Amino acid sequence: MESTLVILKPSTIQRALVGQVIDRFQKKGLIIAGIKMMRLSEALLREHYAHLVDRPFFPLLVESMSITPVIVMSIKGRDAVEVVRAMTGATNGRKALPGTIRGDFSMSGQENIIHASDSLESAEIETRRFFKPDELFDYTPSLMRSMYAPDEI
Ligand code: IDP
Ligand code: MG
Repeated sequence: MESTLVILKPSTIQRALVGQVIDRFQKKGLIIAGIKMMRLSEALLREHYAHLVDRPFFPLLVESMSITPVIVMSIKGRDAVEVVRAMTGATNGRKALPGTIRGDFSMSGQENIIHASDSLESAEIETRRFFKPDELFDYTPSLMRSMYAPDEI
């Protein structure tokens, strides 16, 4: 099964929305394969947001992402990358559709609650960036059979 990388950003920690965001993933039927709190260094952020380092807002993004620790999660499920991106919504919280995480919890292009990998390739690279192999867990929740048909697992 596929897994994707999610980061609960500092705004989520500051605004005490951690539980509500994780609750959405669990209610959807996604499986938490890894979860931990960490501080993101500027070096790690330059790597993670390499596609944005030349943008004028990059210093503000680094400041915003390091103001508190973040929570990183590896989330597993069938088509997890696509499902989690759809649940996340558009980058700018003001444009994200109601019902998405950003659409429901964010009014900002920068302070937009979570990061979610945008492709299977990014998910694999980003999972390796944030987790050591022994921090990821392979287990089957007992409700699996109620969440998927046998030929979907
Ligand atoms: P994504 O998070 O939806 O994948 P990216 O373009 O990869 O969007 O941007 C990464 C992060 O950089 C965004 O989630 C947001 O926090 C920040 N960001 C992107 N574009 C802007 C902008 O125009 N102004 C301020 N922050 C931005
Ligand atoms: Mg992105």
